[in-house]
Amino acid sequence: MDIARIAVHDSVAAACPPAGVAESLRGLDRSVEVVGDDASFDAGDCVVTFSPREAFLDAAWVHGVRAGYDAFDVSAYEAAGTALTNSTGIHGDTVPETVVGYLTAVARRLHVYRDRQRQREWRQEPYDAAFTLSGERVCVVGLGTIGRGVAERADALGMEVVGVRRSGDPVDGVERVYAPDDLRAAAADARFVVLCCPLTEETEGLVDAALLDAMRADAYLVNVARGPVVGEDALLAALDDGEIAGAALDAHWEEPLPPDHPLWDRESVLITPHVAAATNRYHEDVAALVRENVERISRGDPLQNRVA
Ligand code: NDP
Ligand code: 7N6
Repeated sequence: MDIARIAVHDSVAAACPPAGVAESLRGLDRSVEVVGDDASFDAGDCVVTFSPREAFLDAAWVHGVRAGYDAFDVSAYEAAGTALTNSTGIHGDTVPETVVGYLTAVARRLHVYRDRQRQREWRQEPYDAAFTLSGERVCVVGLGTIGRGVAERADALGMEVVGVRRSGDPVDGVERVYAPDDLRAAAADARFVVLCCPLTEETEGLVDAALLDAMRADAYLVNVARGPVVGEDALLAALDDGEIAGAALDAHWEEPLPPDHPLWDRESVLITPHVAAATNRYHEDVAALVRENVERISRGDPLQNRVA
C-alpha cells in the first residue's frame, strides 16, 4: 500500500472540524484535502471519516474517527481489500472523566440541584438521598481503553471495582474480572454498572430485563457504549417499576433522541447527546493515529488499530 492522498470526509464534522484534522496532517509529505460525497477514491487514497460510504471501498485505507466501528460493514472491506482502522486508544481520559461526572452528580445529587436552580428553588434533598462514591461498588463492562480509564479513576475515588471482559484477564485496580457469561453475577451487587463495550452481535441487548431485575434497586446504569447494548423497553420498564434507581445515558437507540422520548422528563435519568468523548483536541488525537499509520505504511509495518 502506498498513500499519496489523505481525504478527510466532511462527515468528520460530527466529531471535530474536518479542517482541523487536515491542518494537523499537513506536516506529512502527502496531499491532504477535505472532501464531500462528490469525491471519488483510488488505490493511493486514505479516507478519514466519521460515517461509512460505499465509495470508500475504492480507497486503499479508511480510518474511522470513532472507536466504535459498528456502522461499518467489516466484511465488505475485507472483500474489497480495503484496510479499515478505528480510533480506539484516544478516549482514555475524555469518556472516563465524563463517567466520573455522572457518578459524582448522582451520588452528590448535583443534577437535582441544577434543575432546582433553574426554578430558583432552595430545597434540600431528603437526608438519606446523598451518598459517597467511596466504598460503593462499580461494575465496568468492557475493560479496554475506556473501561480501564473508568476503573482507574473509580479505584482512586475509593470505590470497589469489578469488571467484565471477553478474555477475563486481570486489570490493574479491578478487584475481580468476570467473563461475559458471568455478567449477571458481576452486576448484581454493584451500585453502578458502566457500559464501555463495543456494539457487537454478542453485546446487542446485553442489558435486558433479566439483568436489570438482578441489579440492586438503588443501582444506576451508565451507558457510554452504544444505545442498542441496552434494551430500550426493558430499561423504561425497570425505571417505571423501581428495579433500578436511575441511569446516565450518552449513547442512545436513536440519535438525536426524539423530543417526545419518555426518558427526557425523568429526574433520575441524566441524558447527554453523545458527547462523553468531546474535547477541543479531538482533531489532534485523530491526526496522531493517522500519522502513525502513514509512517507505518512507509516502513512496511502493519497498521495500528486495524479492524479489517
Ligand atoms: P476497546 O476495544 O479498547 O475495549 C473494548 C472492551 O470491551 C475490551 O475490554 C473487550 O474485552 C470488551 N468486550 C468486548 N466484547 C465484550 C462482551 N461481550 N462483554 C464484555 N466485554 C466485552 O474499546 P474502547 O474502550 O476504546 O471503546 C469501547 C466502546 O465504547 C466503543 O466500541 C464505542 O462503541 C464506545 N465509545 C463511545 C464513545 C462515546 O462518545 N460515548 C467514545 C468512544 C467509544 P477484551 O479486553 O477481553 O477484548
Ligand atoms: C465522537 C466520539 C466513538 O465510538 O462514539 C464515539 O468513538 C464517537 C466525538
